[in-house]
Amino acid sequence: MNTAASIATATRSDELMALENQYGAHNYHPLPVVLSRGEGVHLWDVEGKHYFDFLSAYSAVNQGHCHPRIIAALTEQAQQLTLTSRAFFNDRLGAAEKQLCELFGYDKALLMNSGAEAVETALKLARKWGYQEKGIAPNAARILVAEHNFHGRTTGIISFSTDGDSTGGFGPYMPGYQVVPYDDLAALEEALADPHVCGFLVEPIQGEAGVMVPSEGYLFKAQALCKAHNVLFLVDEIQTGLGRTGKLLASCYEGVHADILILGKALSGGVLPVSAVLAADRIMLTIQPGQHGSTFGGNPLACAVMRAALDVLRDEKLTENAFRLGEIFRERMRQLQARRPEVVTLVRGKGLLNAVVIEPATDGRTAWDVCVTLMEHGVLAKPTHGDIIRFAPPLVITEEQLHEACDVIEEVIMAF
Ligand code: IF1
Repeated sequence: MNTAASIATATRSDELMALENQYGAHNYHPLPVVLSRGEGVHLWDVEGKHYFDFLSAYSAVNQGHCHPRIIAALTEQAQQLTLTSRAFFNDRLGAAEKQLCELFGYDKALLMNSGAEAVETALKLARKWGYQEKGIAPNAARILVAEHNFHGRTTGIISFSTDGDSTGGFGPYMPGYQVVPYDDLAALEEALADPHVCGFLVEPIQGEAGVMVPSEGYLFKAQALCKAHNVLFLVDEIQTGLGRTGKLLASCYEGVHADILILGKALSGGVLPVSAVLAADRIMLTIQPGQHGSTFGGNPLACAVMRAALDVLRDEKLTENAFRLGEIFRERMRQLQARRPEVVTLVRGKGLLNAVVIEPATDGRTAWDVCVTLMEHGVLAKPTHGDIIRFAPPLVITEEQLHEACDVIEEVIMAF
């Protein structure tokens, strides 16, 4: 619509969206909302309209937007020392590594920045261990990954993606990976028979695939199979970790303890990139000085922010809150499914990582249209793979706020 009226009412949001469209890469298709302020579960756009955040920057904002304790840690450290590189020691890294190792039960931590960098680090560690400890012939190590995986966007990681959008047009691809069906122990056991396999990389719940929750016992038995075949069990908890699924790690539901644990996103409190790889000495020490690194990895500012982010998670009992409110959310969504089974075909998730599958309407409207209407009614969520809406609010959400947002979701879906 380009009438004089619409031009006359062109908003600051329109101008800012046009600016991004003109000068920014088109590697995303954002919902048409321009956010300018966040606090806890609340977001406001440039016109001052309020929204409940039900994406949490893909689970990187578990502690809520601009958490005062995390921002205080950021601003205090930012006036003291932000970056030295690891050519030298700094007074923040050791304590941060200790906190990570004690909280998750490992000997050593290696801090990186983005999730993809942590995944790449874990893959390199698994290979190094495979050559040095398992005795695999040079350059012959193989790593198993799950179908429908998402572990990041580097050329190495997309080499084992099964998603056309992630991989198309970016070849040639890194060899040394084998895809096995997710949640299929027989297929995993068969693939583990190859003596060149040094690791199995898996998400405890597949986020991007649409919050795919594997069968009860899958992770536990997968870990046992890896152990039986002297293969490292690498668990990517970048999206599912840090309280998101109602446990400290999604792995905790099955008492699984990864050989290599990969963390990211909410490790940062949603403030700046922080990721980490945790492992026992027998694995971590296969990488010696000069064999891996990163300019910003383990910088004092990131360490201060990460420590505050972990303290907030613990002190505000966000994991327990996610567990309790997740049950309430899924119950509300199941009630909605019962009222509109032709629209809501599935509800699944754990804690506050949930997905609702929306059947496209006969007139072609899809989950995207539901999300646009949700946005107009003050709830922000985004669809994945066309028909799945992921609902993942910050873990600081209250029961009252959850019901208020569910009332909106219900109203929008009942009218869909
Ligand atoms: C995008 C979703 C995608 C992740 C897991 C590693 C990474 C991610 C399990 C890499 C990142 C983000 C990336 C972002 C959208 C979002 C995402 F699943 F969370 F929705 F893409 F699948 N492992 N997930 O989920 O971490 O390098 O991004 O810090 O790329 O579109 P990163």
